[in-house]
Amino acid sequence: MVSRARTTRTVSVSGPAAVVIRHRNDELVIGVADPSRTQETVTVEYEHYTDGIVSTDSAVGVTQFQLGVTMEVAVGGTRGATHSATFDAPVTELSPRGDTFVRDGSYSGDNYGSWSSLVVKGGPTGYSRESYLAFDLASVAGEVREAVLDVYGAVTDDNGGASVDCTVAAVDDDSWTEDGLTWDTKPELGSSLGSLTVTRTPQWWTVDVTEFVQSEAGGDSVVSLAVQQPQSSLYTDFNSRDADEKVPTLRVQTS
Ligand SMILES: [Ca+2]
Repeated sequence: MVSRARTTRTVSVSGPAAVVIRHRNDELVIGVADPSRTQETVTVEYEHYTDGIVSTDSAVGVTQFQLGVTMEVAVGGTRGATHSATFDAPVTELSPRGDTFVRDGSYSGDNYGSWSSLVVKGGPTGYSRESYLAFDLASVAGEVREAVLDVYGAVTDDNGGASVDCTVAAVDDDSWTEDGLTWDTKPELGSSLGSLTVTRTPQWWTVDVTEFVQSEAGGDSVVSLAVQQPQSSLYTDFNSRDADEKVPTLRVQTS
């Protein structure tokens, strides 16, 4: 169902080659071609856990698939053709059980849970917005190998500015609700899990939250996250779960 380019993981290739990586349903497909037609063998390493090998083209030898993938592809004499291998990579995609943003200053008692946007903005009192998302892990079976948050959006600030860093923080308190949360009642933020450098081009933004999701999977099974701009200030608009499409997703890979 979902086929989305992934750029958060490290890919290394022994020589010039075209490498295409796709995650589709519960499978990971890696395709390799040597358009230069100058090499005999290309070795590809992809820092990604897989559960097993589904299939490989005859030119592909897989030497490792756990914890990361290593494959050797005999590209020599194949006229630049693409050779691929498919791996088992079970993924559960979760939509938020709730998400909203909050605003400070004279708006600090207001709730924006029904909005189709999750707004994030730093800045002086009255202009700051933070977004909160909660995901329920109850439907996730197996051991969590990797978890990434995907949010769709862009910087839409009227005052210009090309890009801004948004920080994703862990939130331990899951008692907040989408239609109740305000700036006045927002939970305390935990450690920073990563950041997104968001530009004006609407697209998916991905941040790895594996460690926190693993700890919550072994704990209360609810993952609350906050997105804020602690150092910057550009109005940034992500789709919320109330948007018509491209809603926030927590992608959890299990084994
Ligand atoms: Ca929790």
